[in-house]
Order: sequence, then structure tokens, then C-alpha cells
Amino acid sequence: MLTTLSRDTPQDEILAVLDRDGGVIVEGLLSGKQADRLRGDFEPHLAAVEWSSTDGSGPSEFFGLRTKRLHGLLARSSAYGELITHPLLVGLARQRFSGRCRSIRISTGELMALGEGESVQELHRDADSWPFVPAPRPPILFSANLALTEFSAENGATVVVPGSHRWPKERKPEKSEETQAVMAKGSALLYDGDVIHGGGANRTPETRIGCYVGYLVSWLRPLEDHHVTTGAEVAQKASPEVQRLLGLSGDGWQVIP
Ligand SMILES: O=C(O)CCC(=O)C(=O)O
Repeated sequence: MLTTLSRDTPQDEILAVLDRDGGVIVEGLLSGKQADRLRGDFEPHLAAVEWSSTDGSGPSEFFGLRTKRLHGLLARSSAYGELITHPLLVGLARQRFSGRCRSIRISTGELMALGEGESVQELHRDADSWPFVPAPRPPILFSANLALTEFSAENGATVVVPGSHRWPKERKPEKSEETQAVMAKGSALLYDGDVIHGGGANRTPETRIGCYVGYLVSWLRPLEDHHVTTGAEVAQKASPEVQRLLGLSGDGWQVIP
């Protein structure tokens, strides 16, 4: 089982559960209204791409054949800047990585829409994206998957294997060790980069939409090149905190005269 805590729970307590289980649900991280605003901003961009598409890059068995994934989220919604700078998320990430890095960066932000008929994703560890940091490793990635629609067992709530962030690499989960991050719109699954998880199967006609944000120690390279995906015009207008988190340093968009 995953523990569900309210967003007013002291940070230490949330981190203690995250450390024990590798994942925790924070209820009402955003209000339903805030979640709707993000969804409303993203909706036309989702409508513009085909199923089985990761920013137009084409079908992928791993990402799913009934999925739509979008990046460059700051360019698609100004509310995304408020999400990534959410004091609870930033506070938890900083505390989780305390003593291990000088600062934190967003590795990638990803809108993950699972459509009707999507099958369960291959279970994996996100931190394996940096395989040269061999396991067992200290926490390097702290992720949030914010529910922009309800996440139910039927519509593809994320499958999680609590405790697996501490398992040896070879151990595979039994079905009985899996659970799902069932949660209301506005709630978020927070999880460690080493916990085994994956998107669930969607057996409903509705689309399940999650907004992923991954906070990474600053000494590793983010998966997303935020300069490219955000674009100079939006990047320059972002707040200093958003620019810092996305690594949008001024020299990335200035043209040599
Ligand atoms: O859609 C989800 O709930 C999780 C997807 C995921 O884990 C991934 O694509 O890496």
C-alpha cells in the first residue's frame, strides 16, 4: 500500500514515508481549480498530437501505444512555472538531496496522457536513466506525478512497488507487491528515482492525465534540454527561480554579436 498524507503534513514526515516506501501520495497538492487550469492550458496541445506520440517522435513500446506525451511545458502553460516552484516540492527535493549537491535542477517535465486501451507499462526505475551512477546509489532523482484527472485503478493510476527503491537490482516484483497510486485530481504521487513503477492500464473510455516533474541533483545532466523545449522568448520572461530550476542561464539564448 502507498500512504496518503495531506499537503499540510510536516515535510519531515512526508520524507520519512518516502524514505521508507519509496513513494507517497500527497493529497490536494494543488486545488482542483489549479489542476483544471493546467489541464486547460495543455488540452489544445494534446489535441494537436496523435496517440502514441512523444512530441511527435513516433510510437514507442516503452512509452505506450495509446499515450500522448508532451515536453516544453513552460511554453505551454505559465501555471507550470508555479507547479515546479511549489514550495512543498522544492522543499522536499532540497531536503531529500541535502548534503549531496549544491542545487537542484528539473530533469524533465512531461505531460503523460494515457488513453482508452493503454496497457500496463514495463515497470522500471527512472534513475536508471543515469546508469553510470551504479545502484545502490544515494537519492539522485525525486519525482512528482500530479494528477490532472482522477487516477483510478481502472484508468491507469501509476503502478508502484513500495519498498523497491532498496531492493537489489536483480529482484523482480511479484504481482502481490504492486499497488496503484489511486488519487483525486490535484493530488500527487511523490517518488524516489529508484522505486519500481510504471503507467497503469487504462480500461476506461476516459483519458488519464498526469503532469510529471523530476527534480535532479545538479551534478547530473537533465534528460530534457529546456533551452530547446522552452524557447528563448518564454525563457527570458520566466522568474529567476524557474530559470534556475530549468537551467535557463542567459548565455543559452543570447546571440554572439
Ligand atoms: O504514466 C505514469 O503514471 C508513469 C509513466 C512512467 O513511469 C514513465 O513513462 O516513465
